[in-house]
Amino acid sequence: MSSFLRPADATEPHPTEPRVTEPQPTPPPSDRRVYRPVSSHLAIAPPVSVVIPAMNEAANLPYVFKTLPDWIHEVVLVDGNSTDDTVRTARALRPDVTVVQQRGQGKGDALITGFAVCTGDIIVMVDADGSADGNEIVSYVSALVAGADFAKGSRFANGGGTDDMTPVRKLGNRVLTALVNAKFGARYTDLCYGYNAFWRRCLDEIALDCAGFEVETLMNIRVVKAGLRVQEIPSHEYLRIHGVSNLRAVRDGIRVLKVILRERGGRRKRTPRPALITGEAL
Ligand SMILES: Nc1nc2c(ncn2[C@@H]2O[C@H](COP(=O)(O)OP(=O)(O)O)[C@@H](O)[C@H]2O)c(=O)[nH]1
Ligand SMILES: [Mg+2]
Repeated sequence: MSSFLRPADATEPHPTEPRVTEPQPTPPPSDRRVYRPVSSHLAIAPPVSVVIPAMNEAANLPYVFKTLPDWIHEVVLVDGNSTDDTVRTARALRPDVTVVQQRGQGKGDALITGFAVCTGDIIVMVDADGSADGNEIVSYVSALVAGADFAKGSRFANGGGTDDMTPVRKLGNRVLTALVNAKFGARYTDLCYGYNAFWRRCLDEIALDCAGFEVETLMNIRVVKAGLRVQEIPSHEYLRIHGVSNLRAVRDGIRVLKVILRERGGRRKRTPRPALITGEAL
């Protein structure tokens, strides 16, 4: 007999009576089955990790942490041997923060270290200088749950902007972006920008191996070569709040150029998938 037709068990309460059930523990936010509202129109199940590379950013962390949405699963701060109160400030602001100390040097090394300890399915990279608005994370995450593999921030896509780039950096970024587009068949509007998000599984495909500010370029090239679906997200880069940039335009521009030249010979692993929207790598 089908279980649907089974006569009601006398010991079972009538369907209209309230059932006495054991109290269930609240599932941890990392539970992949739990939907969490991330906006008035969207709820998502995958946990989101935010990785923040920080070197002497104590004064900026209060602003950075304040804009992070409350549905974030975890915040991983990668400390670059800061000599100020970066670590203590992070822990005071957010006792549940995961702090990791990077072994090597440079932003790339810091991000690789942070990615390795993330437990979320989605990883968002956010700078610690106050230039990135955490309220934009929902746009990145929306693109990923809608089908993108890599959500790439762009200050030069429609709706994006920057208050932080000098004319020299703008020019260098533009030239390097054009070079990457020409060499790898991408359609990027920005290249050296630190605000990006991706599914953690992408890390297997892009196998990052670099130390410095060339890290974003390397990611942007490797995702094209791997045939991943990339969607650009218009983003506004605000002025660094306190302190000065660690980037040196000429030195780091040359590092970026070397990565582009080194990666040039690579081939796409897979046939690219159908386009999503503007800015995707084809
Ligand atoms: N952990 C770590 N973070 C770094 C390092 N270099 C830069 N960062 C961080 O990377 C982010 C971007 O660096 P920033 O100096 O603002 O460069 P810019 O945004 O390109 O001008 C900031 O949060 C920095 O604190 C490093 O060597 N180690
Ligand atoms: Mg900055």
